[in-house]
Amino acid sequence: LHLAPEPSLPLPPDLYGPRRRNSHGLDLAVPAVRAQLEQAFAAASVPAIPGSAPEDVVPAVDRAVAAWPAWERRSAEDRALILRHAADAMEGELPRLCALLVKEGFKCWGDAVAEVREAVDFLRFYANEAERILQPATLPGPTGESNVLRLTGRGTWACISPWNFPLAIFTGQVAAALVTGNCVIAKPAEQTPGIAAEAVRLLHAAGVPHPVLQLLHGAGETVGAALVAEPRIAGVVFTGSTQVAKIIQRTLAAKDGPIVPLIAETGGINAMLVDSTALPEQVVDAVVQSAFRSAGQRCSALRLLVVHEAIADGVIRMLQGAAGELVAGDPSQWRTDVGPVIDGEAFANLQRHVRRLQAEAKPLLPESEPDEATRLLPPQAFEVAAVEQVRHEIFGPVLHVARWSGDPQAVIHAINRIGYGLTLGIQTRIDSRAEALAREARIGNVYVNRNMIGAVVGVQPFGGEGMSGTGPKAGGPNYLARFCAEQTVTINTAAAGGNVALLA
Ligand code: UN1
Repeated sequence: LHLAPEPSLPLPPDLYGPRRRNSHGLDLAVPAVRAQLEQAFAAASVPAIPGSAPEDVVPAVDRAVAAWPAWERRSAEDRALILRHAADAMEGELPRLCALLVKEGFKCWGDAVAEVREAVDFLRFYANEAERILQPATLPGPTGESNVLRLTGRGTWACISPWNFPLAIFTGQVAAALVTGNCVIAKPAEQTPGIAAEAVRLLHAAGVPHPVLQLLHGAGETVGAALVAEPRIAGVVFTGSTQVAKIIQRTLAAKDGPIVPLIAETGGINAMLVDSTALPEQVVDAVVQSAFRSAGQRCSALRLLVVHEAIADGVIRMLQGAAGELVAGDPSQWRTDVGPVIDGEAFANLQRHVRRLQAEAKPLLPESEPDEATRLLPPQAFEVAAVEQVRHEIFGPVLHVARWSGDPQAVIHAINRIGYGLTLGIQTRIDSRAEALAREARIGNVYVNRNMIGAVVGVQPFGGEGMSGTGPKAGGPNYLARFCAEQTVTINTAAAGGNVALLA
């Protein structure tokens, strides 16, 4: 494999402005790389994985509870090393994992490579973070006392992950819980069990004991619900819809016993505000990436473009041209930009939404026949009268466009009032305006003059506000602490004659 070298200098500015640097990515333009991925694709088969039953939950939790004390007592360094081994193994199996992401998850090749990279990044980042935060801290206190704060595991976590990042989000959740000294019972999305099984295989091979990391497969309504309701589950981490996050929250609240933490990363109606000074080429490039890449099946994806009326006609014209060049098709083909949506239900929901928009809004792109058999929905864009008209999250390549004039702060307030708060794009050449608008937005990730997807682990901590989640941000410095219990030990050293050595 030819690994593209990490660039040592920032990319030179070009017509489209700065872009994300794809660190250590495979160079898909290299014929040998393509050949290797194609070979892996031909060899890969999606495993048939039997579903679990709700009755499998209790024995799984029994095993995890029994295994927990020994796992929790191992050092952070020990557990971090296991994550690093798993990262190396995942990197070593990159072509096979990419092939599986294309076959089972319907990802395009570029997205598949980026996703394996992200999973590897999560493993390495959380390994480093665990070593940092799990060191006991001595806190200054009154004379004659010694105070130590330490973080420990909490017990057994339920990790419930979505199909749209079946490797990266799955691995991120599981790695965070494991490295902080917790056992994990993972329930990945029904649509992508094979990829989750591969990740678990690699983690077990790297040294995670089998009872410490267990997998349950099946529907959220049955297996997921039974897992969350299990009395001994010490925490739940969930990525998916706002509605399901609230069902989980209610289930946890209704249980007797401890108050169980929920870490939820949910949906968004993500907007991009474009002012009259913005560079149209840069705007359109960012819109196409953010709204249509991954067939719009990212919670970070752009749903609502709010463009100043002074440049709106030009931006829309350019967008029509750029969207018209996108190729919707078989994700295993190199030229495909937009693959199918995940399943028939998703396709039917999108169809309903598009039909409503066809009746209520102005179509901006030529109508194209959606194909039920292939689940291909070519990019769609509709002009709506106002920000307020977009109320429901849709999960596909469908963009709403609204015009604005007057006070940009008022636009941000309207966006805040939608109630989600995941990602926001701002396009302007007035720096002070970008800062002021970002400051006003109740939004977790704000991207200025660039696309608004593809948060990089460790440098762009990802997660939302309001209906978009509970925080803390994945891939950020505050994430791991939420998987931990905190204990403060205060010892009256004067009373013991100053001879008590505190074992941290
Ligand atoms: C999701 O789509 O469920 O920044 C979240 C991004 C990704 C989004 C993942 N981290 O585009």
